[in-house]
Amino acid sequence: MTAPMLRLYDNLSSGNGYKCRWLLTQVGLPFERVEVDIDKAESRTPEFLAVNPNGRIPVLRLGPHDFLAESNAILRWIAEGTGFWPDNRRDKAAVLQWLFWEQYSHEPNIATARFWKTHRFEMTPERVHALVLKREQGHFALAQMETHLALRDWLVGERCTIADIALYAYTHVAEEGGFDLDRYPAVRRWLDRFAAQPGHIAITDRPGTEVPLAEALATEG
Ligand SMILES: N[C@@H](CCC(=O)N[C@@H](CS)C(=O)NCC(=O)O)C(=O)O
Repeated sequence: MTAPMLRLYDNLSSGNGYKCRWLLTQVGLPFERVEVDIDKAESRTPEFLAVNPNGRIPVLRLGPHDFLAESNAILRWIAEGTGFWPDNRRDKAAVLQWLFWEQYSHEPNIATARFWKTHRFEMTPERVHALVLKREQGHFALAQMETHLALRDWLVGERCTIADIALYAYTHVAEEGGFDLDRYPAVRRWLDRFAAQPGHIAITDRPGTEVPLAEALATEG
């Protein structure tokens, strides 16, 4: 029996979605891509909440009624049996360390600052105050990457792993959120190294076969 076609619920502006489209493309897995307009709350409808009760993209549909959410869990699933997931115990743990760190210390600061700017959020006094803290904590995260990458080419081991993919997604667009990357030359070299890999796709590329949201959700039943 052939496996069902993978389907990625996604949004082009999302770095979390980009992680998944980047790796699916790299490993050559065919997939359908469903654009979800998060600005119009399309991820918050009852139909979408049946796909992901958390109301967020990305979600990878693995089969009928089988949905995997959380970008870094999706990366882990795709990477099984490939060189993007290391084969030794210590490096596996190091990759997980970066993935958890990305979600707790990097993405909430760097991605959110970019999201508020590029999605034209109203800058209420609360957001202005929060942005100051996000800038400070985002720079703290970038400085940790700078120290680490000054001594090595990749975050873990001798090649690109899902740790690099997870961190590349929002670091390479950090300037859209007001972070000056000139302060981090080793991070800049790592970004260039990442983008020079064969088969690299940009965050603006649209890989996969596009399926309209209404059509996709109608088949989820
Ligand atoms: N921890 C989640 C975060 C997912 C997330 O925040 N998704 C955003 C786009 S990047 C979203 O769907 N926002 C729409 C909403 O919250 O309604 C992951 O890594 O996948």
